[in-house]
Amino acid sequence: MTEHGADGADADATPDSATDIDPSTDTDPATDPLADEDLYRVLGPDGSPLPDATVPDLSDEQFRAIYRDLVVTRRFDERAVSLQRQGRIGTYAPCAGQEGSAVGSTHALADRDLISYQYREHGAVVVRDLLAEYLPYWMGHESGTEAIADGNVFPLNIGIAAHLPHAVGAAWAFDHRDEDRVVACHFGDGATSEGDFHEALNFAGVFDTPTIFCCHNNGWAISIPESRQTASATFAQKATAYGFDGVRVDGMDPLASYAVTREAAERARGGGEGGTGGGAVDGDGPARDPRPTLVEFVEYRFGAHTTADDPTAYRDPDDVDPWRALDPLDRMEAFLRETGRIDDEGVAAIREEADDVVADAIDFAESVEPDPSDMFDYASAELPPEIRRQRDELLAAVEEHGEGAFLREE
Ligand SMILES: Cc1ncc(C[n+]2csc(CCOP(=O)(O)OP(=O)(O)O)c2C)c(N)n1
Ligand SMILES: [Mg+2]
Repeated sequence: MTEHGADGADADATPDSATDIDPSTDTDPATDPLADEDLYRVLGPDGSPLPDATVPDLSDEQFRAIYRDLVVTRRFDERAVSLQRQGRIGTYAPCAGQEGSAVGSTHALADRDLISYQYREHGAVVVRDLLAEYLPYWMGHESGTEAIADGNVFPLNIGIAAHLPHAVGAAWAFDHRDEDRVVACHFGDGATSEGDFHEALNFAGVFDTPTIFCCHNNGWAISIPESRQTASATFAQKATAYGFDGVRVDGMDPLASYAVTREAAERARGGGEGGTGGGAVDGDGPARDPRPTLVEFVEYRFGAHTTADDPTAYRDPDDVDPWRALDPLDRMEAFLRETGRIDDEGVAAIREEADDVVADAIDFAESVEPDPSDMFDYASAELPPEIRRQRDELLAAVEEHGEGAFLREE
C-alpha cells in the first residue's frame, strides 16, 4: 500500500502488518480492474482476505452489521430507481457499486461524528439508521434533510464541493470546543476541480482540523472521465500539496474502507502520526493536534449518474462488467460465508430484513403531508419581499381552491 505523505514519501496509514500488500501479485489483472493499482485492500475480488492482509478486529456481529447495511443500501437503491420510474420520487442518484466505501467508512466512526456528503453516499445514512427520515428528501420534502441533521448527518449537497468548507468549519468548531468529534466529508472525483476543494483542504491542513476527506473516485463526473478531470496520477496525492496524508483504498472493499477510515479518524482525534504537537489525547502516546486525511476510494458506479442520465451516451456498457467482479456485497457475503460467520439462512434473513426496512421507509415517506410553504420558508432566514409575496399568493390560492387543484392528475 502506498500513502502519499506530507513529505511525498510513503507512510503507514493502516495497521502495520497490512501495509505490504502488493495487489498486483495477489490478484489477476485479467479479471480484477484494480489488480495493477497501488492501493489498500483487505479482500480480494472473491471475498477472501488477501495474503498478508490484516482483517479488521471486529466482532461477528459487527461484520454482519456491515453486510446488512450493504444489503439495505442496495435494496434502497433498486427501489428508489423504480420509484422514480413510477413518478413517486424525483430525480435520484444511484449508488450501486459504491456501497462498500460509504458503509465501511461510516462503521469506522462514532455516532457523535458528523457526516457531510454529496448526494450518492446513501450507505452512510443507512448506517446511521435514518432511511425513513431521509427518503422524504428525494420526494421534495424539507423534513427529510431536517431529520437527518439530528443523526449528525448534514443535508446532502448538489452544488459540487460547496459543502467542503462547511465541513471543515464544523470540524474546526469541534476542535475549538474540545469536543471529541470528527467530520467525514464525502465528495466525488469531479469535486476536486472546484475551488472549494482547494480552500477546504488548505484550511484543514493549516489549522489541523479533524476532517476526513472522503473522495469517491468512481472514474466519472457525469460524462467527464477521470483522465479529463486531473493530470495528477492519483487524487490522494493532492493531499501532499496541503501538508497532510492521502491514501488510496479499494472503495469496493468494505473492510479496507473501514480500516483506512478508522486510521484516519484516529489521526483526526489527535492519535495518529503527523500532528504538529500540542494537542491533548488520552493514552501513552505523544500529545498531538488532530490531523486531516484525504482518502481516495477507488470504485465504480454500475448505473447512471442520475435517473436523468443515459450513460450509454458516453461509456460502453461493456466497460461496467469488469467492475461487477468487485461488487462489495458479493465480496462481503463471500467473506462471511468463508469464515463461518453466515450461512444460507443468515443471508436470507438479512435480505428479508432489508426488504422490510426499505418498504417501511417508503410507506413512511409516502405518508408525509407536505406543507406548501416549506419550499419558501427554508430558503433564507428572512424571506425577501418578493418571495414572501409569492408564498402568500400560493397559500391564498390553496386556501381558495383547495390543494387538489394543484396536484397533477394521476
Ligand atoms: C458547482 C456545480 N457545478 C456543476 C454541477 C452539475 N453537476 C452535478 S453532478 C456533477 C458531477 C460530479 O461528479 P463527481 O464529483 O465525480 O461525483 P459523482 O456524481 O461521480 O458521484 C456535476 C458537474 C453542480 N451540481 N454544481
Ligand atoms: Mg465521480
